[in-house]
Amino acid sequence: MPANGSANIGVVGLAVMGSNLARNLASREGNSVAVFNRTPGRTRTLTSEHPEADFVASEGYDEFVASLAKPRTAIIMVQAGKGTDAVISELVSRFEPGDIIVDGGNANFHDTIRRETEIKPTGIHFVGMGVSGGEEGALNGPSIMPGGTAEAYETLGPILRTIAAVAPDGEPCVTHVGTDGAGHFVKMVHNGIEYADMQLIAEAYDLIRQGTGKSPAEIADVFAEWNTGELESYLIEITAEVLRQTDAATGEPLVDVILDEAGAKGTGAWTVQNALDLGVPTSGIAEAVFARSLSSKRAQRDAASDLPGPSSEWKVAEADADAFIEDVRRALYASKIIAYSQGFDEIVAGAEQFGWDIRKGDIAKIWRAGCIIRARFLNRIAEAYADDPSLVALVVAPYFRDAVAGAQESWRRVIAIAAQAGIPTPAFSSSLAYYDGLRAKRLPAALIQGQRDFFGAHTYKRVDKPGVFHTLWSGDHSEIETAPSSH
Ligand code: NBP
Repeated sequence: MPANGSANIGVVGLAVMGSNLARNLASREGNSVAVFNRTPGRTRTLTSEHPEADFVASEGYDEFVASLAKPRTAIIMVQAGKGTDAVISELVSRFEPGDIIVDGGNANFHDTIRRETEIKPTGIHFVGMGVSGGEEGALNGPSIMPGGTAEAYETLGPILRTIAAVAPDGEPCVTHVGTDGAGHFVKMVHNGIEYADMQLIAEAYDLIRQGTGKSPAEIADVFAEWNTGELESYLIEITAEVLRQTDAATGEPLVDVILDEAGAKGTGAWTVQNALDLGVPTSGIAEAVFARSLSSKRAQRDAASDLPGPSSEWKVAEADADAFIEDVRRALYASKIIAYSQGFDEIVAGAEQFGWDIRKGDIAKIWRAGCIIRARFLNRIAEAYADDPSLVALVVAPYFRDAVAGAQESWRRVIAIAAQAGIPTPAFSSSLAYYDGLRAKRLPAALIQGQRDFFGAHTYKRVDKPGVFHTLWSGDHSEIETAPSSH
């Protein structure tokens, strides 16, 4: 029987993430950690395997709640969705005003907003908290993105600061992102950027492999080298390790025996769905999500596999291989800048729509360690927002403007080659198309407005005078000034 009211923090849900987070909490000075899992076997395994953690273990909700010191704070780490709702309902019926329920799972931020609205009248605080870094991060220091009230963060913040990853400058990777669903929203965009980053790296690998014929182990060396420069990041680092791995059973490179159908858990799709709702072009993330979908359409891929490609085979001459690889590196960096620029645009739009005061520079800072997209250039993003908090787009900040300007010729060469060689580069290509669209002085959107006015009388504005206009297309083609169309 656990000692009543002795634990300053509790964790409900002791699968991979919850048990590692609980161990992380227990390893910090001053914490006494209560643990509970629906199936008691997990709790018993955790406590017996980790006696050093001195967990306050319970096998029922009453006991678990009684083991927490007031105001009670419990972090839920269970399967997002129904599991989270079930645990919340058990805790809400036992908690008191001022207590704090934290959902550290991968909840949809719309659910987080709904849950906070439902729980608020009870006086219990509800905090939706994004946690990134997988099981290793949960154990040794994740990047943490909590939402909820500032009042709840006063209690929670000091605890989270002790368990979060630590950035190279010593700052813990946690900040109060904003109210209600802000934390889960930012975690969602983090995952969307992660999809884009991974797809871009995969395209870079494919281009080098098909273009130069280098082996996965040789390409691992290329990525390891890239990881010493501006591309330095966790994803580039692990790419080198994955490419270097040999399959024990066949002796082949592991990447050649892994089925080429990419899985997804849905947060990338949420990022794109919400980008569509918010009207934010996150084309790099969308292409990354679609590329995974396409990879899994086995029947369609089989049926299409004999469709014609380019008439002549393309290979980079051996003497040009290094230059080509450098072009790919630059194209990757430029495309990555676009993906992050688009992701931050979605954060800005979400903050505006849902009334969150999100400090963009702080988000870049808390992604510098612990999380999957940790990367050297996040410092540059933080600096860009520090220099100009109302920056209209990351890509126009001086550092990124210069970086893309320096890379764009390489970027264009790589995409032209990919098209000629028949190598799919959806994320590279869409990023360049976005860049060219953004910088265009004039877009063919004018023609689309003309078409809309033709078939739907949707009206248009003119470049030379204010007002809203419609052309009498089925009449004498004269122009009339009209009120804006409501369609
Ligand atoms: P899972 O997502 O696999 O969920 C398993 C846990 O949920 C078990 O503890 C299970 O209890 C509990 N659970 C379920 Br299912 N339904 C429940 C219910 N009705 N009542 C009480 N408990 C219930 O665990 P995970 O992989 O550790 O992830 C936990 C959360 O963290 C998820 O939301 C996940 O999306 C998120 N997350 C995961 C990662 C990662 O890398 N895996 C990273 C970041 C965030 P049982 O033992 O009794 O079945």
